Amino acid sequence: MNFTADELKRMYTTMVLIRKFEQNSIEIFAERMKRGDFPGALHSSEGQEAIAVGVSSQLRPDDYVFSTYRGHGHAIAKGMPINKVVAEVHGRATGASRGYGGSMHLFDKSINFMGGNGIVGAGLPLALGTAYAAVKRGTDQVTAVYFGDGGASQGAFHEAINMAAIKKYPIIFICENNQYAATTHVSVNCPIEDIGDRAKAYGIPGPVVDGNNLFEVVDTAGAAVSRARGGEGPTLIECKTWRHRAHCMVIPEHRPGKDREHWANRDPIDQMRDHLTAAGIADAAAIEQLDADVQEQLKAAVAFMQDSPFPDPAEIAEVVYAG
Ligand SMILES: Cc1ncc(C[n+]2csc(CCOP(=O)(O)OP(=O)(O)O)c2C)c(N)n1
Ligand SMILES: [Mg+2]
Repeated sequence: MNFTADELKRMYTTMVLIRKFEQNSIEIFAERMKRGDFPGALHSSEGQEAIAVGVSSQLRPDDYVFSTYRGHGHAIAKGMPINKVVAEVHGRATGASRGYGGSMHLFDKSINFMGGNGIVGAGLPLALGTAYAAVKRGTDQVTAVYFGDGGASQGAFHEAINMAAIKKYPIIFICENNQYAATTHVSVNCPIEDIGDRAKAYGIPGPVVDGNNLFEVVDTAGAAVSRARGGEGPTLIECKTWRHRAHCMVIPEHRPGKDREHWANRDPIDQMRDHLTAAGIADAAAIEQLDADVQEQLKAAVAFMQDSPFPDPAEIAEVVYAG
């Protein structure tokens, strides 16, 4: 892992942008809900930012990413412009999916971001498709697919990894184990400690990392990407992590307070801020400036969204049916 000071600062600001964007979106949604509006579901990835940013730092722009309904961070880290993200999440015509996808269906083919998905685990078999296409075309593009601890107990998880392992497809399977599937603790649906151990059944590596530590994610993802690009086959990476918020905006928090406190002390952004300071890359004033720049960027994106129209109902058939 060899990053310049500027690259490290950029990774930090991307994490902060994801966090601030999600906080801002929750405020806007809550405001609309108070007015009796139902703006749709919003699943925050606050607390999981190091995974999206660490994995993306190891991908090329033409590599593919399949995401989940908790995918704002995945999209931003892959390079989706913040204006397109904000506009999409708030249903505007200038959004990545012209305002028809919303929070759960960010999609941008121009950066090979192959979309979020409301169906748990659904990205796993889809990843086989782009991986197969890359092999057939003879490109060395890698496909990365994210899913949760709950998703790892779907049949699709086992089928997709089995097929990828047999065919040595260039895929990295990234399990964001935030320890809960909605309100169900991982111990209820997974009988072993580490989901990464399931890789053994398919003869592929299954490293388990601290998903709140950007550098652990970077190193592990880097090795998995090299292996995939080199034709050696897939890797299953389990990232232990924690979402700071309840499952989604409309589900109340139920997780024990002591667990929340434990993880609040291991926040990935705080850890990265400490790293930048300790390494002499940015002192407190410089960090403050970086944070303020992110706020400005977000403010401009929100203004762009507010000035953007909603989609025109007249085009509904055009976006639903492919002719
Ligand atoms: C196939 C399917 N089953 C159930 C659901 C309902 N559901 C939505 S999110 C979720 C929890 C999934 O948890 P996990 O995979 O750990 O991801 P996380 O939400 O923690 O990121 C469930 C059960 C669904 N959307 N799709
Ligand atoms: Mg989970």
